[in-house]
Amino acid sequence: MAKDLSVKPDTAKNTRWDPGEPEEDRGDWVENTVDIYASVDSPPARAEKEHPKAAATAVIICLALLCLLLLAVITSLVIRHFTEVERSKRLQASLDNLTKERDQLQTSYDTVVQQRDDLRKKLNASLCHLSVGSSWYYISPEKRNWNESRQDCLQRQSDLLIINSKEEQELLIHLNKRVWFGLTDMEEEGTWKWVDGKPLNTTYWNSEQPDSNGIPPNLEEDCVEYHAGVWKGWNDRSCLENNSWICERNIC
Ligand SMILES: [Ca+2]
Ligand SMILES: [Ca+2]
Ligand SMILES: [Ca+2]
Repeated sequence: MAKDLSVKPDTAKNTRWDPGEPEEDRGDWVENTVDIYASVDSPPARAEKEHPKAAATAVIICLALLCLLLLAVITSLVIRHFTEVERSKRLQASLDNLTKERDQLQTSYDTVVQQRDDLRKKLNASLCHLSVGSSWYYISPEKRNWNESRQDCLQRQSDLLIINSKEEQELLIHLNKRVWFGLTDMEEEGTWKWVDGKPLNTTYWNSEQPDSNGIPPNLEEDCVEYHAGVWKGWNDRSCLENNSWICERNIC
């Protein structure tokens, strides 16, 4: 049970309160336990009275700092948001421009393709009205024998050239190249036929040709070439010799 220090001690009970005196010198003093309570007027009590104010100030400062930190975070997030929005707008604008350019290029491409097709049609139409222009020609960059040359032409949906106009003979002169064309007497010596089976009428043989006088061992000369250079005419030659060749395909 606690007692108030303000109550005077009962001397009859020899109550002692001297913490500085050794325990062995206490004499006949009677031990008495006293609980001490801080008075509201004591110095420690005043210090405790001031603590709530300091604590409140510290709490306010902490809250202010937290508010500032929160405000900084929110401001940073807002700035970042608007930056991302602006970036998104710029990207969308770039995408729109690229899409527009793509559409313009597609339109230009379609126009060019249409113009190309129109020109091709006009070219084919104009060629069909020319006796020499009614055919498509292919001149090989490589050399093969006559039969192999004809096979290549057949694979191109054409055949070796049939010279049935003066213009086609002039084409060979202008070409100025030794080439096989579609004339042969391999079925019957001396009977020349075009590859379409038609007989030979107009000829442009070189002088002393055809002579069927090949280089051994290919003495037989049953195929015909255009001989460029000073000859500028036809020459019968062994079908086994390698030559360039010219294909013809009727496009009308
Ligand atoms: Ca022809
Ligand atoms: Ca012959
Ligand atoms: Ca010859």
